[in-house]
Amino acid sequence: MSLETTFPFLYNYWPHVIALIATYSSVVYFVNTKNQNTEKQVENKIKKNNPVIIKKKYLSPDQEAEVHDDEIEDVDGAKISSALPEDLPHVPLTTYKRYSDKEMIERSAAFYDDMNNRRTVRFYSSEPVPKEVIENIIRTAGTAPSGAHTEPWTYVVVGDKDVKASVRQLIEEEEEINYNKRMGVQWTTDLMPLKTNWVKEYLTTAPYLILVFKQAYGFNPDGTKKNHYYNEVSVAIATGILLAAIQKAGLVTLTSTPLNCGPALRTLLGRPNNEKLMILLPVGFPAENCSVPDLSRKPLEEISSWF
Ligand code: IYR
Repeated sequence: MSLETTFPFLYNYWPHVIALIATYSSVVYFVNTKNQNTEKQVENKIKKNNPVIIKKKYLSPDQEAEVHDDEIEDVDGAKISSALPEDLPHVPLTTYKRYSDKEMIERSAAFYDDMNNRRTVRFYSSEPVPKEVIENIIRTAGTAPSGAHTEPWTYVVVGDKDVKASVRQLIEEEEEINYNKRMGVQWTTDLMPLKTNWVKEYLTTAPYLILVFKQAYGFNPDGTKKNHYYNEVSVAIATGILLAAIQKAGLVTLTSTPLNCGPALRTLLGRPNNEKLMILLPVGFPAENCSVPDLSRKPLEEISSWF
């Protein structure tokens, strides 16, 4: 049995059949590619003319923790436009100052020396501090970088003695429960060498308290919610700069984190719901005869790894 007797048509016309199949495949391939391109072009055109409908897929880690499902839905189908002006100009970098290697070494060593003298202080003098110094250190914290330049921070300054007393009462009531019930034996044992407890005299003796709030989200001029990407890490960076500014000004502080007091302090200070207390810093001069725990810092070799 041969191809000639079984499929005489195929035997006689096989070159034509192959040519036909090849032509058909090419036409199908060409038409599909063209349709795909047209679809993409249409999609791009729609996006360009009508900046709508881009489903929110990715959130920064702290947004994941903050944002609730109903808030995610709010964004779907909403008109998308950038929070900063779309035609934001880019200008030459004129503020950069180049130093010689020698100057850089001297400057970095001097800054290290100053920062290495920083100590967390729990005992304050009530001596007043010029308001302008506090304004300057907050301005300095406000220079911190932030996700998409959203500047997600509010610094609430308390200098009024009655408000300081209310803050202290609120925190001490809560901290007593923290130390006795919530924190657990390991935590309170770890803190024993630092001699901390729920009595927070510094809250009324320090001339100023700065309460740092993060804004979990903000608002656009039209009242719609504005994403604050990486708001927590942005505020942490700003707080580091705030600490450096306090040190540079010749004042002292304490990075206190009043556990479970955030909502009550927010209400007391009339802050909105989108704000969350991150840290409370008493700011002032150290009390006379102020003591600090005799701590040392890890050396460079222990805190760095070089390749
Ligand atoms: N927030 C409490 C407890 C506390 C926690 C840590 I971690 C410290 O390093 C120090 C204190 C307080 O302010 O007393």
